[in-house]
Amino acid sequence: MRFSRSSRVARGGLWASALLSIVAAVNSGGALAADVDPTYTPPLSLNGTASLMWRAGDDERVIRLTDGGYRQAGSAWSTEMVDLTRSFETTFTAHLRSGRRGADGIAFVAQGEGPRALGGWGGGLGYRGIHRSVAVEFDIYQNSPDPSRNHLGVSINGNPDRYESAAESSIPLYGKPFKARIRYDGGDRRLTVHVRALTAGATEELLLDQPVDLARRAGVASGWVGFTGATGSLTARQDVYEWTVGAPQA
Ligand SMILES: [Ca+2]
Repeated sequence: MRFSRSSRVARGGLWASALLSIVAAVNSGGALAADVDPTYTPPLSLNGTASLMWRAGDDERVIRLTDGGYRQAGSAWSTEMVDLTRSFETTFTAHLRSGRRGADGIAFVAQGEGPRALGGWGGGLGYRGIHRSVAVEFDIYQNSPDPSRNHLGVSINGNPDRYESAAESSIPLYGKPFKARIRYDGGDRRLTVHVRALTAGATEELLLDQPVDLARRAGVASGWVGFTGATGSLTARQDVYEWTVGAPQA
């Protein structure tokens, strides 16, 4: 196993000033062998069906929010709190799949309820009921309020039945891994969400640009950030990896 130097920064809590790789590994070809730390544990609080896995054939840790069972809900929060009044950027790769049609999706969530927060399954995406929160959904199942079974949306108050804004995804969220980049501008109080397919030549696209005050909605100046995911009468394995949080990149 191999972890980047920035992974170790996580222990020091240099959250706002340095890029923090929570479950990211560096494809170093051995150059960072000195950084291998088999005892390293990502600073995560896992709830419900969420677990930490090894990515097959690779050195990376994976947050598995749901593992293919029905009516599951899982959450994974960084145990290091984030200043929600300041600008930050988070990036991750997600892979939601099963052998057939699946459900329900995942959300990146900033919340003020704590490291044990876990919401409802199914269309609740694991965040329904986490009231002091802002969720960015990656939703693969069309419930009645949903525009499609391949959309993104921003929801507040732990309510997945109402979107502040929603957008059809330009790439498949289900079946193939994709990258997401979410930036919060603490000055303008605005969230922007980009996605990109992993296929060669794919370009990043801006899908959501939503005014929202994270600290106000979370009810705290410093809160928890992480992921929730759920399944229902359809299921999927839903993984997040290469997760980083840090100061916005230029
Ligand atoms: Ca849905």
